[in-house]
Amino acid sequence: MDGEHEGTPIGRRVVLGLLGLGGATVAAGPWVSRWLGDVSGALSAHDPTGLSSLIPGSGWRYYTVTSGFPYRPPATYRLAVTGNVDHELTLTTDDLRGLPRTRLTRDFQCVTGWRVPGVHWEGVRLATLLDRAGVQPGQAAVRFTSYDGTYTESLTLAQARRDDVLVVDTLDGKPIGRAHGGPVRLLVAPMYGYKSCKWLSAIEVTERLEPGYWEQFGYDQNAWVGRSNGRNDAPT
Ligand SMILES: Nc1nc2c(c(=O)[nH]1)N[C@H]1C(S)=C(S)[C@@H](COP(=O)(O)O)O[C@H]1N2
Ligand SMILES: [Mo]
Repeated sequence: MDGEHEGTPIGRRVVLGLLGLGGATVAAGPWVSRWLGDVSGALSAHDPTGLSSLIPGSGWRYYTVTSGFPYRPPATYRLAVTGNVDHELTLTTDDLRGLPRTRLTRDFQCVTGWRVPGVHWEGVRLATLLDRAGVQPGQAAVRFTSYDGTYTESLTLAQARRDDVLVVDTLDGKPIGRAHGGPVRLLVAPMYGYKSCKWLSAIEVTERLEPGYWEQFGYDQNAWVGRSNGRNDAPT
């Protein structure tokens, strides 16, 4: 789709395209853009299910809790590994490509009920990055921040060290595009999608576990697929 191309300012066009309003932008210009900004912001901020029913296709929904889909070109993208570590790291996309790589094929599932079967991911184990940075004694958790400026997530250190928790830059054999949280996002394969922070900018080792964005709205910290998510609005 459009949103996968690099360097194009397509935040709104992605959403317009998905809503079938591509032509309307040309005709109505700024009014539609402003209206759509409000609507898409409201839908995604308060009800991630709102958009999903409007979007056809592969099963994927493209979520953002902000009013747009942020973008960092791979060439200037940086990932910080920081907090209570021996050596802070600042990694480029090339650095990530140069580290030991892992591939994983898993279903991707959102608590709101949609699921994409057999997604192929490739990247670096989070454990590898934590080992390179050197986790200091007495640490319990890892916190993730998005360069969208709003989204956060967290895992216990034990969860973060699992083999199926990756920092990914490749989805189904292609660089991860803007709409999916590229150039680099988190993949917490055994948990519901909200743990997999998009547009990943920092990985911070912390002494205590801090609740992430959706956890402040009642979602479970432990988001194992198939178990309760702490809310009553998810199907089954
Ligand atoms: N930064 C950021 N990361 C995010 C979200 C988001 O809104 N913003 N949504 C989460 C949720 S609820 C899901 S299900 C997945 C969706 O990933 P996708 O948009 O690539 O389909 O991203 C997760 N990571
Ligand atoms: Mo989700």
